[in-house]
Amino acid sequence: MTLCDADITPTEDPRTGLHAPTLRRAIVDHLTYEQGVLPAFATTTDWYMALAHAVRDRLLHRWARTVETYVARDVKVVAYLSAEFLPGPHLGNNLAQLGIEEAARQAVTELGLDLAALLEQEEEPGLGNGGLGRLASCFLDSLATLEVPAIGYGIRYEFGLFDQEIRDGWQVEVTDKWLRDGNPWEIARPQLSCPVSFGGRTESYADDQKRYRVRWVPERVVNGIPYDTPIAGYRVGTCNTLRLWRAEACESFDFQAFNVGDYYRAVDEKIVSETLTKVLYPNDEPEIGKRLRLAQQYFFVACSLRDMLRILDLTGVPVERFPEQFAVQLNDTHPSIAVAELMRLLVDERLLAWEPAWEITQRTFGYTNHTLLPEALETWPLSLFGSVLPRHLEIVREIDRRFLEVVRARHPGDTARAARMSIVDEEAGKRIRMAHLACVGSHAVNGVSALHSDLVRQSVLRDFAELWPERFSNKTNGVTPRRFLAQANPELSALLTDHVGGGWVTALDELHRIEPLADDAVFRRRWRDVKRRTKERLAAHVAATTGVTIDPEWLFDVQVKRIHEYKRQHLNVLHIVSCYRRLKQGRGRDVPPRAFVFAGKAAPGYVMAKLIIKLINAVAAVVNADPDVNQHLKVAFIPNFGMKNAHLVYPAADLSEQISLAGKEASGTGNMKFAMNGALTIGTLDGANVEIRDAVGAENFFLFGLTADEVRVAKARGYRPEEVYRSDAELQDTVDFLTSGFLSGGDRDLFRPLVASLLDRDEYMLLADYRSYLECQAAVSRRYADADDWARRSILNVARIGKFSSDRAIREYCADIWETAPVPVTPAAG
Ligand code: F58
Repeated sequence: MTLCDADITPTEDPRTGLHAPTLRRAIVDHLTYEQGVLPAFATTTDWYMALAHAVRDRLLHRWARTVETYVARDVKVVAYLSAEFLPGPHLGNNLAQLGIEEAARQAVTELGLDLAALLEQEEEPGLGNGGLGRLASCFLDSLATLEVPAIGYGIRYEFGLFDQEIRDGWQVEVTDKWLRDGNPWEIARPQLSCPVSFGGRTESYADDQKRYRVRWVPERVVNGIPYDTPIAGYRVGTCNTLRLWRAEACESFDFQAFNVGDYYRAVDEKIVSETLTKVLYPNDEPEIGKRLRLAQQYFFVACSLRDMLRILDLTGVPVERFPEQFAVQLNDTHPSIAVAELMRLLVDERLLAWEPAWEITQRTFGYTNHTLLPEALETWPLSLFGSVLPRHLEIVREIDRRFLEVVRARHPGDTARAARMSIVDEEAGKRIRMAHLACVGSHAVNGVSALHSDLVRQSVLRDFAELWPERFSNKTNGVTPRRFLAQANPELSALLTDHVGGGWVTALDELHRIEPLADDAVFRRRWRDVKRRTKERLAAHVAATTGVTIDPEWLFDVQVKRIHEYKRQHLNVLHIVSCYRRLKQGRGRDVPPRAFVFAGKAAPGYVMAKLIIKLINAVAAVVNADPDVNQHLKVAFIPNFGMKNAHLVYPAADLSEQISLAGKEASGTGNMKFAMNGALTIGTLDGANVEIRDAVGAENFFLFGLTADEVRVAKARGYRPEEVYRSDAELQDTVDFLTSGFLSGGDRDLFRPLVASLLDRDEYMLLADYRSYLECQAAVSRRYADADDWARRSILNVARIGKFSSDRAIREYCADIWETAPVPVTPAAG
């Protein structure tokens, strides 16, 4: 490897140039002068870091232009507040957004390296649990691509979501040390740190105009340090910011004055302060009443609002114009303490009167609800809330008092309604209902699919929708086609681009132009060849990570998502066990062979979900080892589902399992990622499945199960699962098999809790949907037997998936909620 100046494209700046020779020079420069490593001794990680830094320079070049443009044009900025972001690996994404994959490949090849190996080095930031965090990242991608000024605000967890290992079929959690080798994508900005107060008490005083005022005398102050990650739009000048906050002890805080104690106590304080952003809570439902979680939420919200006010002050805009400068979106209730915090900042610190402050607050916020599960709606015990945030408790009470006046004026004498709507739940041991706070403090409230938004209006927030119907709307989720199609599935992307040009990457509706090709036999052949290669890649990954060999000729039947009873991975298992039993009885040998692939993490404390993982692996062990069946059936559980292996999974699926009980999944986004890659869906009428089915055509979607209405009626009538069990011999045989000991080395008790939950209560109505699911799976098998016809339907799924781009979703948010418009950034020369 040699390098001489003649190799550099003469007109290119070494920090910004996009051609291979310039990139090559930049990589070596970073390696040598920033990392202090000689090329001869560099490890693959060193080279990855050097390439990442070279790419980051190019991003920062755009980022600087973007900031300049926003400041000069006095724009309105979307502030997306989310406790979770799941950006996935940055390197591949950034190369694609900048359009320099080929230049980078050439540069590293000339250095004797392999780009794929460097991409593999990146630790993915697992700063979220699942769909909600990934949605936030898809939205940031679309905002930047659509050239909308935006900033994502969140938490820089030192440990992201745990890594999952499977030992003896059980999930084992391993800490995610994603920052171990450093993070080349972020820039710390200690000069922009924000102090955040906690605990203590409040005091009233009269200001110089003798007005009643309150000040907060905190017990503890923590510093928030922002870490910025550039978020580049696709092939545009815009590069927005993801700003994540890390907690640091506040050195200047006067411990003596607050009688906190001695030096050692101060060191303890430091540890306590810095614990705040140590770890992401790994639950897909809120953990009831965890003080640290409330502190995390307040911490990042307080930092973010202070940051917005700082920007406002910097540009000399008066605080009254806050809602014209920032549209702040609350991604679920996790950041909803922002309503009280903005009021505190305006009333206590900026000395505004309550009414104008309240108007500013309501105009500023929008709230997105992501769940209907009653157990997932966040509430905080009043006492805990008051001890962490004493001033906010007073403010919330005042918001509630004024709000209830409105309710009582509208519905005189309806005390039950006022009690239902109150932000403070006076029963249940007194708790603050965060969804109510978010709803009262926002001008817009939305659900994430048409069905979910209807159910929000009819159930969880019904009284609010009656009071303020104009505030409620639907914004069906979407996913970014850049990551989930262009990057995850380069071969399918190339095929699409061959036929309709590359415009679909930013205008996914363009794919409708491949629809006529569904009837073209040559195109279908090519389509099937691409699918075959993606399946080979997944099969190699499955073999490497699980030891299970699956045949790419088989139907790949895939369910990947968090493990949760409502998502019903165990319904999928009941189907597999029924197939297994049939095969053992000499039936079902004429159906196309299938590989069942699962992946997903269970919350560490969710015993039943962990037992479902064990069950999947137990069934896999029996099925895969049995020569009577393993020519027809295989089962694999891919460990540690995350963004990296997701890139392999979605493109390779033939069948996408979206089988939650109707009314439980708010939207789902995996359903969109699969369909976008040509999988056909087997699903219930739940979440966005309803709209996907409408879009791709009922004949290209395998529908089964009760509807949300039927679920409601069945439950109201008194659903008795054991009756269903007794009336269906095959179901009985299948369920009994789980406790036969055959799956568990003779242990008949291992899966008994699961079986008992099905027979006693069956909250998620697996038994009710079992027969319909099996019949639908039989229809799937019949269809798959005609591979060419399957390809035709697969093509139609992709051709009609345009609506599910996050670009469409973001356009709707911009038009209906944020009132923001694109602000193009002209690329600087160089
Ligand atoms: C998910 N929620 C919904 N929550 O379940 C899914 O239907 C939807 O498509 C997606 O949001 C995006 O709208 C979800 O992922 C969480 O992970 C929370 C993490 C923090 C604790 C509470 C759950």
